Amino acid sequence: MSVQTTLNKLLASFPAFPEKRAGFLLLIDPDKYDEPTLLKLVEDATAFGATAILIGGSTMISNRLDEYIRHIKSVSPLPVIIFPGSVVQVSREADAILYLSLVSGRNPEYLIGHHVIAAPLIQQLELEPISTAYLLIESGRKTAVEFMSNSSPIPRHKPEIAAAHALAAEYLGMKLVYLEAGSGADYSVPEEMISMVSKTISVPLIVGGGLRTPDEVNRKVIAGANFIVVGNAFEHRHDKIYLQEMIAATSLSRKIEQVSR
Ligand code: 1GP
Repeated sequence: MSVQTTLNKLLASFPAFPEKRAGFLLLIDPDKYDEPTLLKLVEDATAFGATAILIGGSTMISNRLDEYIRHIKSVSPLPVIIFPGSVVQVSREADAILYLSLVSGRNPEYLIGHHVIAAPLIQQLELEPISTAYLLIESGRKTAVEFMSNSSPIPRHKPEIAAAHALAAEYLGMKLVYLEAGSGADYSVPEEMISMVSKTISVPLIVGGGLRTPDEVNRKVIAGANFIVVGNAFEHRHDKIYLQEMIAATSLSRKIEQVSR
């Protein structure tokens, strides 16, 4: 019997992949928005074809996660998935949580330690954990993830190292691989690396960090990204057309000419 989990829902967008359309994951850090702006962004992203909402942040001082998720769900049918910056970012209101293991690092706390602390709570809240290999990729300046996790990123010009990490994670049973340049990164994950990793693994590949233009999003999809994550760019630019173009850029055929202006 197949269970309709959030992971299955994400994977259900795969039929689009043979035509090379990646999923679009809108990342929201509730600390960065006032609530009306946040809800408008979610509504617009839903209308423009986003796949799911990721919610979280590397610090996230707001303790209103439950409330935010309830409000997001009141304006959008999309799955809400926690993208935790720490073990306190859990909520029974979410559909799932990315159960991230920072496999690019060698800090045991981020490989297994925090997971042991969070697991009983996740079970108690009946939150679906989606086992995800999280690979931090060098992106110019030191990122918040790098600093907070006290781990080194994979050098950006070493795609074969990223591919070996991703394959090891798949062999360990992880369901998704996430190549992360870091929020607001100067340089996004290089296409050469995305291409090599996507050809090496058979689980879906998520790419995020520092994506600011539709062209850039489109290049990552062409290179092999199955899901694109964008957060920071929308914190700096509240523009409906821009949001629509960023989401449309996940399609290889890029129907941007159809975007109404
Ligand atoms: C960060 O990959 C995500 O964890 C998204 O990055 O905020 O730079 O879009 P941005």
